[in-house]
Amino acid sequence: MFENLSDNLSKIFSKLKGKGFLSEDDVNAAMREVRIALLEADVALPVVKEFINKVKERAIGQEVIKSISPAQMVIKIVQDNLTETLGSTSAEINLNVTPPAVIMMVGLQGSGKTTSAAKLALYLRRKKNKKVLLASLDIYRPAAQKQLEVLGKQIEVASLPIIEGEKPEAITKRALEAGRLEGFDVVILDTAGRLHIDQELMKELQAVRKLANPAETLLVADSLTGQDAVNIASEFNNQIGVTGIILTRIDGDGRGGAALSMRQVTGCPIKFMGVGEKISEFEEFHPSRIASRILGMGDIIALVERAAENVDIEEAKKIEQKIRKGSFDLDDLAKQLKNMRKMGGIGSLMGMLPGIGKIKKQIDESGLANDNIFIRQESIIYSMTKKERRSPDLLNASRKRRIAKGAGVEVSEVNRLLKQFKGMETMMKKITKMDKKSLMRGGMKGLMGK
Ligand SMILES: Nc1nc2c(ncn2[C@@H]2O[C@H](COP(=O)(O)OP(=O)(O)OP(=O)(O)O)[C@@H](O)[C@H]2O)c(=O)[nH]1
Ligand SMILES: [Mg+2]
Repeated sequence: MFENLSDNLSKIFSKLKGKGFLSEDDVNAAMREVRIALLEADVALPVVKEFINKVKERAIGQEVIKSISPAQMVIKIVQDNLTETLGSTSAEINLNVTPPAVIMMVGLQGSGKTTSAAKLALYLRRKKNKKVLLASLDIYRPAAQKQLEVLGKQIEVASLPIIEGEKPEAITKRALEAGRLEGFDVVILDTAGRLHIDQELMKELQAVRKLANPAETLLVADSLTGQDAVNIASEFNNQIGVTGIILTRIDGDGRGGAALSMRQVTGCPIKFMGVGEKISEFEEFHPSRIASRILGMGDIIALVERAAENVDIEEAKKIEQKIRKGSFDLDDLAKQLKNMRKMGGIGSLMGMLPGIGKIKKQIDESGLANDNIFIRQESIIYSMTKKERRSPDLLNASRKRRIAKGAGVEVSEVNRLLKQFKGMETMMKKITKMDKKSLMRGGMKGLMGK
């Protein structure tokens, strides 16, 4: 997939890699080559222009993070822009309607509609646990309806019984009715293709669309046809409205022009891709994963991201020194609490860990994942005077009452925070001998009070 583009880009970047410093000329020269590589990959010219401009703008004058080279920074910027060009975020299939959700497949002859209808049905059955009905409206090509029925049998998905001589609109009505009566979650309508876009085909599709009111109208486009695929998608979108694109034959596409131009030219997100003839060879389209596959530089991207995180590590070092000197006070604790919230709080951090689903309920009940706790603790600290924050020992009963009132909490909560802080102090005295890693772990636990 996209091998040619991938090769060309990695050649360009390997030239940059040795350099410790990149001048504006270096960046410009590299971008000229990237531009050629994109044009060779058959990416639409306006898309190439915008891409190059954005990368230049971001690369020149960009502050380079310590510990990575400027070249690595440029690669990261190119990767980010590739992702953006491909669509930024992954677009999920929309089934958010009263069932059955209708999905209408449209596209030119031979683009892969029927195969993709079956692939999508299998995906929905396996991954989304949906009960799917397949129905073919292709009454023009001999045996087209039979083709879908056979595929349905292979993947154990129901298909609408074929009635000879029935017109597309009548088939649509029957499919919707069967969908409702037999409790299907999804009805996939496979339509007929033509060699070219013609008014007769568009009229028929418009009529079916009006009748079926689909949750998704998916255009199936052959990525091997490059810019033609993009133009066809625009045309379909203008005439009948497309909610998403399935790009087929990505497995044979060394260039990637269709994939890279599709989103920007048509405004429609690519939702899935066909990566082979087998029914299982079908994947969700994730722009960031595709971008890193194209660049084939996952290691560098990870490095840059880690370096960016290190900025926070420097902050952590300062705190560590304060701890060693025994001057860590409530102000520092408030800073730490804010950092935790900035990182998305404990709840979202935990969400990233595999296998957390099972114990999620316990975590919720324990209140650990509740970011409100951080906010409340912060506001307690900020209700103290500067002097009190530096020397919490000053806090007698009347001061505590004042602080609780200021923060809108009970005095017991103020006490709990102080107890935690005391616990941290004791612990900090112990851990000054330990290594940094256990310091971080101990610090977290200290904040949680246990
Ligand atoms: N390699 C590869 N082949 C594919 C892919 N998707 C579809 N095909 C093949 O493309 C050919 C045409 O696919 P169909 O699904 O029949 O295309 P269609 O759009 O329904 O065609 P019409 O109904 O005639 O308009 C078949 O031989 C498929 O196996 C893909 O992602 N990769
Ligand atoms: Mg077909």
